[in-house]
Amino acid sequence: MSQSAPGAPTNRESGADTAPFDALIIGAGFSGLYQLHCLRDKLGLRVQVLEMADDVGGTWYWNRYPGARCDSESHSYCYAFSEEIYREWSWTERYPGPAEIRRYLRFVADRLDLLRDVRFETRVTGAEYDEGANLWRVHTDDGRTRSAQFLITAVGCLSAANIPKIPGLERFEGQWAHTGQWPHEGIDFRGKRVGQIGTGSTGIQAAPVIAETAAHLTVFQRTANYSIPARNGPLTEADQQTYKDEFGDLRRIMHEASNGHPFLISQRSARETPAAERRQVYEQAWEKGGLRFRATFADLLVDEAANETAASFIKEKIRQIVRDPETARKLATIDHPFATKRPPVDSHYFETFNRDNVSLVDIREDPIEEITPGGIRTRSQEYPLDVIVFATGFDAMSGPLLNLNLTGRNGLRLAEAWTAGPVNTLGLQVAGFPNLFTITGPGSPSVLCNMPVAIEQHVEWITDCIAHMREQGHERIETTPEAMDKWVRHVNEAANATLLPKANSSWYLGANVPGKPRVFMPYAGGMARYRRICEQVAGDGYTEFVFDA
Ligand code: N01
Repeated sequence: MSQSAPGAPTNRESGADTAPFDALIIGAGFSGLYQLHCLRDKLGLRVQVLEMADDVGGTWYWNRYPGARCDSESHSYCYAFSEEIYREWSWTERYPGPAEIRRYLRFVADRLDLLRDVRFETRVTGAEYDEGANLWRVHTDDGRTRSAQFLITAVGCLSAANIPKIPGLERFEGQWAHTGQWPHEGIDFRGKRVGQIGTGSTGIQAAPVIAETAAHLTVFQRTANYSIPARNGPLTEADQQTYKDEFGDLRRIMHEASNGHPFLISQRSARETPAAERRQVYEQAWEKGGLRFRATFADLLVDEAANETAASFIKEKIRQIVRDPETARKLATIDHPFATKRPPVDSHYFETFNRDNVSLVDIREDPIEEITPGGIRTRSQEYPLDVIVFATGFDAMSGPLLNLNLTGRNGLRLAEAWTAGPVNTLGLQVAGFPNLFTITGPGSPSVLCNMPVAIEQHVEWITDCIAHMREQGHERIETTPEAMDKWVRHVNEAANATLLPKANSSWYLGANVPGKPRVFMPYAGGMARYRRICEQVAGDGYTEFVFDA
């Protein structure tokens, strides 16, 4: 995974890295780059970003699997803090792929001259808070230690790969890869028998592309999933110009919307709309494609009967598309309400099962028992394979933070503080960990929102908070156990007011990782409401936090 991309930046250590920084930032994706810009260029702080990869990109550096594409539309999957920068970049497709997103982030990084303060190929192995010095000591895999007053994690929510411990993997004689750690040189599927485990957003994107060249693709499905056609396509110059001209309105809508997307959620109730009219709405949304399908009615995520109208519409579509009735049955036997797991969008996923070289194995009916040297053996038979693709998702939200080995005040390890699941205030701070900020941490709207919108709000809040501290002469900020209890209660109430906790196997709940505490992690109260709460906390003098305790 450390292979160099052509033209990748090669910033390395310099002597100046040894003096304490004002802030160290971990990660050079959307969050880390914008946080660097805000702290360095707006507040004039001495800042450095530490990034394990050899280039910018974050999640888009690693996720290069076949068919990878963002589900947010490109004109909204970008920074909106600068209209000038927004206007300078033109997206080529309705949904951007990883290579285009990486090019975009490089463009922003160059435009703002960010790379001189990013250290690539530098993985953080641990960090501890030194109370006497009020500094974070941050260790990296090159054996060095840097110090900073503030430590800001910008490590993303979906960056710790979940590779299931299926017995026998180490004996497999073919090639295998996890989609989130995809080899940069790619995998040549031509003439190969491929097994794919996982049918989440990733698997649903990957299968149709793998099937185009593989000799045979066997998809191992544990939980059947809803999916809406993406309807991707090129953007014309006129489209690009329209988005630029509408920048102000788009940004306003993204800020006002509960999900951060540039479209309004209908105020109508699915339950109260006559069936024929409702069907027409769903048909139109199906044709239009993408995450907008979720916005067709206001009550889809709060009312089971309303949700069932969308769920049965999609199941009917699956049965219409998939010709083999038994395969259609397996694909349409879905055990959770629509959108209670993150709903994928696809390009010809269900159609892929009409190909002669694709088959589906329902591993609830016929569980995987082991991986053999030659393939995958389920209870009933062995499937000979040359390649296994793990589209098995991530140890989401808390995983990337726990992997950093953070130790706060009095030797408190984050892993101990979160034994029963992640607790924090606003998703941003953990008691016992002064001057540590976690961008899009558990308890934030993040993954339930269009990510760049969530990220910009977090970064700007953190920047304002640090600016406030500088103005007031504060050296240290820390939340309290009481504030965390209050926030965690509110996060639970917000989730329980929706149907979201009804999906038993959801990564929102940590249920995809064996042994992980079951806690609904993202804040489901909506981005707009979250923004108001954060503004109020700051406006009232950072209630929920204590300075210089
Ligand atoms: O991961 P997932 P993902 N044996 O956890 C199965 C974002 N994303 O990488 O449902 C067998 O959703 C698991 O089964 P089950 C997006 O937010 C964004 O697909 O747990 N199967 C499931 O089918 C998304 O939600 C884009 O029963 C096992 C699959 O693997 C998030 O990333 C594009 C298993 C994992 O699905 C994660 O998506 C792609 C086991 N032991 C992804 N363990 C964008 O466009 C797991 N599975 C931005």
